[in-house]
Amino acid sequence: MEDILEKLTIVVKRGKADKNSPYPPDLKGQDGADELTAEALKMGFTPDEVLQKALVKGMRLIGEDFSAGKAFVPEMLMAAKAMKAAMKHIEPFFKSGSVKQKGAVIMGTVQGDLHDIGKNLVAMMIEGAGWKVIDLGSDTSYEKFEAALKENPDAIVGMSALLTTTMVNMKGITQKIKEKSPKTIVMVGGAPLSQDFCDQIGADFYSPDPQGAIEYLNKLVS
Ligand code: B1M
Repeated sequence: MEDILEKLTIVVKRGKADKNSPYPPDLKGQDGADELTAEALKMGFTPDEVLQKALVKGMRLIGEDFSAGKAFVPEMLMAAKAMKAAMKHIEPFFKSGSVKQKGAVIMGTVQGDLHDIGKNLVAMMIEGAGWKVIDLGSDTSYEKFEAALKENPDAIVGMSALLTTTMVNMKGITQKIKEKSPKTIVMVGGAPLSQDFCDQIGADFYSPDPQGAIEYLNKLVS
């Protein structure tokens, strides 16, 4: 049974999106992340198991190879492509939460940062938990957050960063948001962040994972 999760970890790490994908050449004709995710769900693994035990693990492994100089940006891009092919099967489960919306969350990966997989995951889980999500995508400037806040003045802002070089951009954006609308709640997350960093930049909440973000949001309306 667990075999399929191991296979899925490998195809994500190797960047094999689907059966028709010619990359990587040695896996030509074999099932990719698309087919294996569908199969794992059909076999009864929960979306969370598939996510944590296979997909996120595959991304972690390619990251480790990159750190060790054994993989490069093109390989990381292919892994991201495979992850996206898998996520389309997972997304409906997370988005099928309660219908009545509890409030709005404006989400974006911070300026200069193109990593959007974690942010997308957090966004879809927040949406599934009953919140309206306004997703501004990656490389999000203060101006984009400001424009979205103008349209949704009561919204909470959620910012993500994956690079030590871009997480610092959260400080300026948070400060400007707080100057313009002091009541706006700013929530931050992403692999290189910490509670200390959150405190330093004057954000209201830090969560290392989507669950923590959801718990915090739900407490705000309970
Ligand atoms: Co890049 N990359 N990357 N990359 N990349 C990392 C982040 C890195 C750790 C790899 C490594 O060195 N081991 C490293 C950063 C080092 C550092 O700064 N500390 C790195 C680097 C260096 C770079 C480039 C600079 C490489 C280069 O060009 N030389 C470059 C930067 C480009 C840019 O952004 N300007 C770059 C580029 C890329 C790709 C474009 C090729 C691709 C991204 C594709 C995409 O996202 N569409 C990519 C990838 C795929 C990765 C790794 C391998 C995987 C990231 C990922 O998707 N993780 C990554 C290595 C790694 O993470 N181990 C790496 C899975 C995802 C589910 O986790 O995003 O952490 P994560 O999200 C989590 C939590 O953090 C949390 O919940 C999520 C779900 O559990 N969370 C929140 C996230 N946001 C949150 C917000 C919240 C709450 C929780 O509230 C608001």
